[in-house]
Amino acid sequence: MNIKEIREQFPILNQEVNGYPLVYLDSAATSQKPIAVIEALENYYKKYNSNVHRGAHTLGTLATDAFENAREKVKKFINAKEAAEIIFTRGTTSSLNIVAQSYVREFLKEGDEIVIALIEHHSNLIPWQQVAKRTGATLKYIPLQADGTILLEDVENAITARTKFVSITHVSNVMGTINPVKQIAGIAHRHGAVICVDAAQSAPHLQLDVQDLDCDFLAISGHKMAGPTGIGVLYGKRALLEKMSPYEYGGEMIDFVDLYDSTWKELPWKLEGGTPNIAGAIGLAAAIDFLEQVGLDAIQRHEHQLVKYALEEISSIEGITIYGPKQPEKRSGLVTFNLDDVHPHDVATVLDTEGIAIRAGHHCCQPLMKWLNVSATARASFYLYNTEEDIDALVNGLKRTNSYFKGMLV
Ligand code: 7TS
Repeated sequence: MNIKEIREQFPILNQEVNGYPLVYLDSAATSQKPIAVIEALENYYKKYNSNVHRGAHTLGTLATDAFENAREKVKKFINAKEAAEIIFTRGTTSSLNIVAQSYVREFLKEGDEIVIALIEHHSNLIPWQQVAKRTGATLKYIPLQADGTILLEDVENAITARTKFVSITHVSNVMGTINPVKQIAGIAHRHGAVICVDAAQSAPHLQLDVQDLDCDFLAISGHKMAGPTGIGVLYGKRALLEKMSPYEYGGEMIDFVDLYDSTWKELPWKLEGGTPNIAGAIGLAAAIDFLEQVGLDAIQRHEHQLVKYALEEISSIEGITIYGPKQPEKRSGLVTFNLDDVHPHDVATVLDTEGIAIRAGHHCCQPLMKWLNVSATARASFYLYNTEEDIDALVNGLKRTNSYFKGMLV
C-alpha cells in the first residue's frame, strides 16, 4: 500500500477541523482506526454479538472462536510461545497493575529492590511505587543521559543481587528514545530478577519478539496500534503466570466454586475475570492484520523518514528546544519540544485553530518533566498515515505561533 492508499483506509483523516484539513499528530495518545477495524467491530455487533466460553449456541461459538483467534493472532504478532501466555486486559495500565498486584505484591518482601528508569510513564511508575510501599521493597531509578537515553553501565550499577523486579519502557512517549530492553533483560536475568516491558509505544511501530527480547512480562494497548480502546494485552511467561493469583475474582475465571473455597481455570482465563472486551479483541485482531499487511518494517522506515524530516525542519524554528536525542536512528516517531516564551498549551491551542492536533502537557511523566526542568512540553507524534506535508503544516503553524506571541510581546 502506498501512503495515499493507507490514508484512504482512515476515514477520519478526510475531514476539515476549524476550516482546515485535519493534520493528526497525536497518535502516541491514541492512533486512528482503519476501515478494517471499524468494520470488524460493526460486523461482530451486527452479526454474531454473544458472550464467550458459555452457551453452546451458534452465535456464542462464533464469538468464542473469533475471540480465541484474536489471542492466537496476538501470540504470533509478538512471537509468544503459546496463546495461554496472552492475557486480554483493558490496556497497558491495567496489564502493569495486574503484574504489580498479582506478582510483585505477592512475591517481593522487605529488602528486595525494584528497578525502573526516570523515563517512565506514570503507568509504569506508580504501580511499582505503591507496591514497594506495601511490600517494604525499595524502588530504585536508572538515571538518564542529557538526551534521555539510558547507558547500560548505569543499568549495571542499578541492578544488584537484591533486585527482584525490573520494569522498563521500550519506547518513551516523551523523548521518543528506544531503550535497549534486550540488553537490560540480560542484565536483570544475570542477577536473577524478573523483567517487565512497557511496550505501549513500541508495539504500534516496531516488530516485537518477546522470545528474542527474553522479557518476562510485556504490556500493550490496542488503541495505540490502530485497534479499539479498552483492549490491551499482558504477555507473561507461563511459569510466572502460573505462580500468580487471579487479579479479579468472579465469572469466567473459575473452575469450581464451593461455599468456602474455589479453584481457578487454567491459563489464560484464570487472569481474565468477568466478561471480556470481546469486540475489542476482535478489533485488535483486525488491527494486527492491517499492520501486518502494510508491514511493520515499512511502518518503521516511513516513521524514521518522518522523524528525520521533522527534526531537521523543526530545528530551524526560532526559540525552539527539542527534547531527546538529535539522531533520528535513536528515536521512534515523535518529537517533543517547547517554544521560548510560549506555554505549550498555547502552542497546541493556536495549532488547533489551523486543524493541527498535537498534545501538550506533562504526558503522564511528571518526574521526567521535573528532570527536564519544565512543567509541560508540546509533542507531535507520527504514525503510518502521516506525511511530510503534515510536518510542513506543523512547522508553518509553529512559525505563525511564534510571530503571534512575539507580536504580543513587543
Ligand atoms: N506507557 C506508555 C509509555 C505510554 O505512552 C502510555 C500512554 C501508557 C503506558 C498507558 O497506556 P494506556 O493505554 O493504559 O493509557 N501514553 C499516552 C500519551 O503519551 N498520551 O496519552 C497517553
